[in-house]
Amino acid sequence: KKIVAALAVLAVSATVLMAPAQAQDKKYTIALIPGLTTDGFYITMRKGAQAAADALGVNLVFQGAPDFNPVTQVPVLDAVIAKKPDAILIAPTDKVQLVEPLRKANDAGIPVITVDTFIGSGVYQTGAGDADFPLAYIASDNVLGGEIAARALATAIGDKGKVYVSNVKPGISTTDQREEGFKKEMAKHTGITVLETQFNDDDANKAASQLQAVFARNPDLVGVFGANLFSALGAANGVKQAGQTGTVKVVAFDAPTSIVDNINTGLVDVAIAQHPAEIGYFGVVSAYAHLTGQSIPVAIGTGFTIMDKSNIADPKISKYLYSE
Ligand code: T6T
Repeated sequence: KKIVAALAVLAVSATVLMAPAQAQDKKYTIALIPGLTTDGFYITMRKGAQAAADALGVNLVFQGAPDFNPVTQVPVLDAVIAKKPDAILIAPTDKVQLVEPLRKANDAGIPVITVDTFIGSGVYQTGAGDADFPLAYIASDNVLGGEIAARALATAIGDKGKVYVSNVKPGISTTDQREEGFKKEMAKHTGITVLETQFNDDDANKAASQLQAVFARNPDLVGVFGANLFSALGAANGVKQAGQTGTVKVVAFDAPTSIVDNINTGLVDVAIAQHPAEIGYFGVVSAYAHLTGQSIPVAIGTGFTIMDKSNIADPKISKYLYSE
């Protein structure tokens, strides 16, 4: 009898011991919703996210809209919520317009982590405001990025003359903060005048025509800061089309592979590469940690690599160019 009882106890303990192991064996599905799908920045972020998903045995779903716009992103988010993933990683395309749509995910019990961009103030889990519910924010320090851009442009133009910011549209946390950092730093450079920002709706062709229009109004224009990939590519093309390569200096945020030629020909002075793969990797790791009962940091800051003619051929630098 005693042996039977002992065996029963063993069986019970074995079941209890097995339970957590089975929970860990659950295959989690994590959705990554980018700002838009056709952007090397998010394509590279997806690669980093996939690397972490493979390492952790997670199923990664990448679903997004073809343009950077809340009007097209919200239906994608709704469709993802309906499929009930275990967690959502998202780059919200507007600080305000994505708050209510994301609350639906949170109310449905789906943990939300924002990557690259944020909602509200970007300071989460404080109990303040109505947009603090995401668990974490994983991104570059975009104010710092704008300051770095301003310093690079100031050096390129000999600390004097007229410049402007080519930007996407107001309301995007990242590009708003880059402009803020840029202007904050430029305020210290008394010889530099920052002209009115030109908003291009993430359309490189529009950014190129705007460059030419600003140059037509200000023939003494000496520099432009392209605050994201399409703004920078467009502004650089505008400088080229205006025949001002090397005269109107370009500092670019982001690093698509085409930036290499632009740096080597002298069209772009400096490119500030973000580390989107790092953002994707730590996004998945954070979601997985949360899902498996670990606490996670409320904010993770990822790095930059500054590229120019002197270092772009170095593989330690060029490995940060974005994937196509
Ligand atoms: O600069 C990145 C990203 O950080 C920003 O939020 C939106 O634009 C990019 O995707 C580049 O196109």
